[in-house]
Amino acid sequence: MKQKILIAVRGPAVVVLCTALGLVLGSFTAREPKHVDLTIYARKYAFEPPTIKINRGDTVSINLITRDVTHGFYLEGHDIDAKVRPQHAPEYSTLLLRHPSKDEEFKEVDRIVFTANKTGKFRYRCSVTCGYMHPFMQGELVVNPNYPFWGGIGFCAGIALAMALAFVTGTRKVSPAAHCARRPDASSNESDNRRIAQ
Ligand SMILES: [Cu+2]
Repeated sequence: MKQKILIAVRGPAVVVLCTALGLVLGSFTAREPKHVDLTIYARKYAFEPPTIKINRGDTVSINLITRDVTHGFYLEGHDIDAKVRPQHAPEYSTLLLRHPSKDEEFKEVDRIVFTANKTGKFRYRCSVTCGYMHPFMQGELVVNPNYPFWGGIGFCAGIALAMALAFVTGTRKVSPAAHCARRPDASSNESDNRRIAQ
């Protein structure tokens, strides 16, 4: 009985132990939110880079530059709508920003700054009609959760070990070798019983 309880508890215990170990490791390796400095180039009809990957909690500072005409930069889920106008050289583009929820006018800024406090995928798209392919001028901001990496690895290792243990325990129970090995004992018990009966 005691052995059965020990076997039943062993699998979950391995998972918990490995996850805990992973989390302890993770607390040393989880990274602090950082300041991400980016330059995004807008041109007909694309943004460079087309995908930006950051971690939740990071503060992002975007320098938006146009390589040709006036473009917009609307970032979904972040209340950001910007416009970038060309000047005599791309690096001197004029950047204008407004927060649509505040119903405010565009104001000239140096950079678009925000903190990524939501995990997920957010599209950024051009919000100023710039040509016939304008609707396709889009990019994607990916905000990853900043959970400890090693916690997840520990959890997966725990599940794998628990499954391996369950498999080994299971095969041992139905192993034909074990079954055959037990047979002589059984027959000797039978003959013993017969001898006692005589
Ligand atoms: Cu456009």
